Amino acid sequence: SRKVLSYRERGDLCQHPVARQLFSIMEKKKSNLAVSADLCTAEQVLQLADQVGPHICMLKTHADIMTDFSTEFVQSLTELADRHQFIIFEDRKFADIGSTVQHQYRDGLYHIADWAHLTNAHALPGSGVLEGLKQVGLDKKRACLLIAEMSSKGNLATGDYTKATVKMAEEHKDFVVGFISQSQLTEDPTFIHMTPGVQLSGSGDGLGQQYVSPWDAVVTRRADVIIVGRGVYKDPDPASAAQRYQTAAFEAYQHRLAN
Ligand code: 5BU
Repeated sequence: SRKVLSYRERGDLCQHPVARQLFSIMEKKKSNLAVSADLCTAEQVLQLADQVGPHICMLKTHADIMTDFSTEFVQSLTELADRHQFIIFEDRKFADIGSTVQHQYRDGLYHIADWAHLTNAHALPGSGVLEGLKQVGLDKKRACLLIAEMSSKGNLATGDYTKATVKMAEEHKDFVVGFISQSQLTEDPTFIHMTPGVQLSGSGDGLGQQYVSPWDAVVTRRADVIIVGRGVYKDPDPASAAQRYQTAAFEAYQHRLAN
């Protein structure tokens, strides 16, 4: 099999500034861990971001679960991202026609395009979803991931749907820098694969979530980045938990490099 490229080598091959920055942070901080800050107040999200900041390459948000989202929150989060060096990824999962997602991305209460370096979209609506998002995001040098596979039980993002999603990404490389997936979907080293549904202890959550270990995600399924929510923020000591996941995922990456 072909030599596995390092994050640094892959960053050098990327055109998109967000992809280049992410790979560079991953290499520098020795972290392929993204923490999902699924908390409902600004104070909680900011506290978690500050605690786990040294251990992550990326913080994932769900802005629309917060009760007190504000421009002050965005400013504080951006300062933390600059200080700790992580990418901000709003997990918005756009899934409508181009004209609607354009507004959802640029306007409304959240102005996502103004602060999220990275967001994501379902391929379901067809390429119009990307055409719409691009008209807002390209000028701001934002990037997008396509959801090619999901972690939840019984999800429909499989087989031909997943294949068509990869093709859509290949046709929009100026904006799409990778995938949310459960496995490696392409050999193209400039596409980043990110895998949610990762935990060290549990196998599920009773609501359809299915977990794999960091080792399985990175070594068996060839994820580049693992995304961990409750495994970190439900822990009584989120900083130590983040460090555990960081070490587990980075050792798995180093194993792949060496083998
Ligand atoms: P958890 O607490 O580690 O289970 O959180 C996982 C996060 O990843 C959560 O924010 C989900 O919305 C997100 N997610 C997911 O779990 N599975 C998927 O397939 C996708 C997103 Br896409």
